[in-house]
Amino acid sequence: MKKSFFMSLCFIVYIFVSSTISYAIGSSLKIGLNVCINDSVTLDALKVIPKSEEFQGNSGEYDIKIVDGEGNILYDAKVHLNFFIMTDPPREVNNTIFYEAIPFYGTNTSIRFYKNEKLLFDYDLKNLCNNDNYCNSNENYLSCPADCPLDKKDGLCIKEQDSVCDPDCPQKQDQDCTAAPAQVKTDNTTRILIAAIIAVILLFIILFIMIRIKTGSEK
Ligand SMILES: [Ca+2]
Ligand SMILES: [Ca+2]
Repeated sequence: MKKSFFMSLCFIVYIFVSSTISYAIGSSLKIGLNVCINDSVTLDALKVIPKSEEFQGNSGEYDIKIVDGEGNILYDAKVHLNFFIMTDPPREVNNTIFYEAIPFYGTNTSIRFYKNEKLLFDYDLKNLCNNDNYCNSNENYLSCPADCPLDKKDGLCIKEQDSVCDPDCPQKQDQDCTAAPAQVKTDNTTRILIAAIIAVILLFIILFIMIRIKTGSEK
């Protein structure tokens, strides 16, 4: 009885701590590939964006895949491209753009683009973040939080109530930007530290209660 009570309390503490620390924002990858009729493929656009509807193609001679470091395929969608523009009569063009949102599984993965199983393009997503303390090129908070912390401009408005005013948010969209100036801004490290301190205090309270119950029952 006492053991299950203790286990339940520990579980509540665990849930509290994990929900405080992990408030991860779901994300997708917006990719633009310039595909030429002669099978050359170049990167046109690449950005991690907040989770949005992702491309789920199931027919076509092209394939877009995401593979992890061990070569496991995490995502595979068929792509149909046409090299015509709809004039009257339709006119053939040399290149076309594949521009879609696909899943983002982190920077330890690669994007591969195939035509009839022949690899045309391979991009290592480690290149999304170069950790040089500058928020530049394709980096933003979702792809490179070290270079693009929430309080730096990165072209992405994250309006979570996280005590950080995101300078990319239009006026009044991020309530943290209208908070009293005396309010102390906390970064992720501070938040994790606070959660850990609260967890330790809660554990001490639980242990204290357990010892009191044990002492009471022994009397
Ligand atoms: Ca950088
Ligand atoms: Ca931002």
